[in-house]
Amino acid sequence: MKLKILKQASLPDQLTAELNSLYDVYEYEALTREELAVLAEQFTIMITNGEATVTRQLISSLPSLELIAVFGVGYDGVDVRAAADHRVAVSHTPGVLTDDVADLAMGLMLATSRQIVTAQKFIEAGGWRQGGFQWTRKVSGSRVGIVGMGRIGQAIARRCEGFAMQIAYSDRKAIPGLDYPWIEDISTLASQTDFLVICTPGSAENQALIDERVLSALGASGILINISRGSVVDEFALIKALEQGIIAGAGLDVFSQEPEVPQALLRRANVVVTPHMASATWSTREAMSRLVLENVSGWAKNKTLVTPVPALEP
Ligand code: 8YV
Repeated sequence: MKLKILKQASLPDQLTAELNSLYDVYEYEALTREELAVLAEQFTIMITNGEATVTRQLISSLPSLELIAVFGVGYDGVDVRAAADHRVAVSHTPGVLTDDVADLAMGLMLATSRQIVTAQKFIEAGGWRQGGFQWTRKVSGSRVGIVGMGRIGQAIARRCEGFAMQIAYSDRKAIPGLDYPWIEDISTLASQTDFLVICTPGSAENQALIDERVLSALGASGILINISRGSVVDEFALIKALEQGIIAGAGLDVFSQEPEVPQALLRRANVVVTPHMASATWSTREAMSRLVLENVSGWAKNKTLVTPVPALEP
């Protein structure tokens, strides 16, 4: 008999098709409460994505659950404490998306400071015939502050080196072997940078980490880039900072209430927005899919995972 899997959030079609060919896959959204109650005991594996929420309530309603496999590196939507309490393992897809996310961060830095989107609109509106486009901010040689120096933060730093940027970072601790200056306090880091790039994971602890104070420190010539999670930035404070010229601009791939993006962040010359697409390239989404399949099949065969999430701190 095929293993029953609960698919709790949307996944790429190709991955869904492969899962369907190997397992008995049930769409959470399509199940009625009664159907879920009947099947609950039979699900040992649940698959979700990086944007979905997996609550303690859901975890405890599935008594046989052993694994939550996340399609994404970020697993802030999963109540990992509840998973640990129920002895449920969690896997994610780190590594394979690092380059894409770092690439998009660079794209947002360039697009925001060089106003590429606004420049295109300028041509489309016929503005060029009346004269050239306004001058913009130089990227090469500027200062970047990276908040969260994990795999993605370090990949961004390497790219910034190619732009001859001065790099500093903030993290809970200085990372051994990294030569960039570590500045513990994020406001201090922000006050010394032209670009503040947010790469730290979403979590309760990081909720609104980038607040009014940090944005004020970033200052009127500073640009905020966020490719992490919307929850890490206080979006109200960000809007205020943009409206009042407290910061110079923002490049954002993530938002607090996706897929909703506050109107105040749209149609602004100094803000570039993308729809949480940092890892959404063909090859990376395929690699993420493969990793999910490997984790699921490893677990199904002998309870092993290729990429478990890091163990919880006690
Ligand atoms: C995806 C992500 O958008 O990896 C993450 O943490 O946010 C993204 O790669 C998401 O997981 C796909 O649903």
